[in-house]
Amino acid sequence: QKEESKDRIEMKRYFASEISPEELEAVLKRPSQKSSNMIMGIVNPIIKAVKEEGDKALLGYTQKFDRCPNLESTVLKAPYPEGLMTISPEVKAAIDLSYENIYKFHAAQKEAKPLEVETMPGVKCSRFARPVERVGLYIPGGTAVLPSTALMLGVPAMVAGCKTIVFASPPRPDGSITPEIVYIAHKVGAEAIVLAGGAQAVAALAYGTESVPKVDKILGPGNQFVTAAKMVVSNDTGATVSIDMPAGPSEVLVIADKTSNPAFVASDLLSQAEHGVDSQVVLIAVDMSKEMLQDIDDQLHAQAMALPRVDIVRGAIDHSVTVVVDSIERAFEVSNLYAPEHLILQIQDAKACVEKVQNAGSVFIGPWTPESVGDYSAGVNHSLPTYGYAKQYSGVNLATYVKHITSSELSAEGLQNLGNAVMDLAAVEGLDAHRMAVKIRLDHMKTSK
Ligand code: HSO
Ligand code: ZN
Repeated sequence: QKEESKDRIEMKRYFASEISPEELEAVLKRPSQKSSNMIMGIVNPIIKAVKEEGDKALLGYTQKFDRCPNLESTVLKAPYPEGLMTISPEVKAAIDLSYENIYKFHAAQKEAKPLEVETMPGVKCSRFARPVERVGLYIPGGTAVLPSTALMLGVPAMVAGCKTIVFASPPRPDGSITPEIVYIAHKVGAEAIVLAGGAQAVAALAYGTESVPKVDKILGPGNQFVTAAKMVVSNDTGATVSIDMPAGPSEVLVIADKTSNPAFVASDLLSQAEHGVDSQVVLIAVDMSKEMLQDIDDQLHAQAMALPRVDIVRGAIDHSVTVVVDSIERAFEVSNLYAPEHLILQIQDAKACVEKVQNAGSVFIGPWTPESVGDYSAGVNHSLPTYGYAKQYSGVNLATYVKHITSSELSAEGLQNLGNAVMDLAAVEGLDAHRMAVKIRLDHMKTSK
């Protein structure tokens, strides 16, 4: 009996009304990450070596860390041989359909035309978009290879018009790349696939090597080494490279009430839990009976036991929680405080409740919208802010691949209207050359009349 309960896969349960706000915050704390000093100690020398030695170091690390001693080249260049893209017709159709939806949703995010405002007569201000020219897209390997991430990062890059798209993904032990990833690289027009992962891949993209093109922005999820390397290179003025957002383990928060289906709720919690032992799932149960809470727990255990990745699920559920609250308002307070990467609303009038969402990466509304649809095929992006960063970051979207340039254009009349204000402010700042650049023109107008 005891043994059995120890083996049970079950989230801890708290009643918000019985704990203090501080305790609630502690309950919702993300699992802690390895100390950054330790990670930096590993990552920094790798970055330095790739920066200085290029391909040689990149290949060496890949042979070692990805356990493919026979790997000869670290880069696969387009056009990719058909033989490397052999996939079943069903999978090809699934990729094609997902591609279309992701394409449509991101193409709709394009700005129709430049923004133009005449702030006062003769003073025209404008803002227009240009794609980031060269992007490096990291597709993690690890316990699950995720071709869907190649779609989520590659399609918007293509839609935005990035000139150079480079994929990086760790090779399999035989030195090959998952054919689905090669097929997607082909579809989005990626000019090369770097067969490398970890900090070494990030460094190669940031600085370029003999065979890897240097990029201007690096995007994509990864483990703590990848994340740390992205931080390091984006802080190096010698690289002039930016990154998408800080990244942590994947997470979901489900808000459920009496009207939700316990089996659906459990299935959504598990689909996130199977990503990694460091994943976290949170259930906010609104005014729910003990019987229904038990029902969800039973479903979770039973469904989990049938999963091939049950051991990973067990690890994730170990630090996952159910918080029982007594109102929908309280549920959203807790959710906004947690700022989940994914927020699933399995509640009455789910759609109407979306206005209560202040912090979340992406919202899944109603009983027929499991997170899985957004992970793969609906059209929304699955590269989202984790670890509470949904408070200040957006997920990957078209704007991630675009920067804005502004322009101003004044007529003589415009400068006459604006000139005095500029000269007065320049005088306040004691910057006389600034003042003179206006005055010389106004004087010129007067004399040439
Ligand atoms: N839920 C993951 C994305 C993913 N799921 C990829 C399946 N494949 C993070 O948003
Ligand atoms: Zn997922």
